[in-house]
Amino acid sequence: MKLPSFVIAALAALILTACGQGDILNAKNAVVNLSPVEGNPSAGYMNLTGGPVDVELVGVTSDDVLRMEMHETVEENGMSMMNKLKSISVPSGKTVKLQPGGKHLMIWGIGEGAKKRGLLTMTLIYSNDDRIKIDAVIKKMGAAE
Ligand SMILES: [Cu+2]
Repeated sequence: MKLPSFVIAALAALILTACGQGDILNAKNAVVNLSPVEGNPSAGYMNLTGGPVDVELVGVTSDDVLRMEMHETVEENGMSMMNKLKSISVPSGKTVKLQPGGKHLMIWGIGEGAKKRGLLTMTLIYSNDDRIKIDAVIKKMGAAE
């Protein structure tokens, strides 16, 4: 059986649409666990979803903080320690989790305005020059999920 060409074109469009689903460079479920100790850094977590091409997250900035760094918690000789990261790979179509015990954001000096709003606006900067602005929900440590 030979399909008419317009049917084939429609099928191809459907397949292309299906492949594209989910491949959107973004970040989901962003939270900041506010440190209960004044002066101590807070930790930021999120799910980084990959777009149509492999990229790296090369920086995160916010107008409402003094300083923000990308970190990774690693075990060395039975000791848990943190390394500063220059970038985080975000492969196409994959989800990279920033989570406790792994990669995370370390945040110093969150402004009172952001704390009151309960949201920290931050900009994710990628190696392909994409910039994505997100709002992370600020949670007080010990608060229920
Ligand atoms: Cu850290």
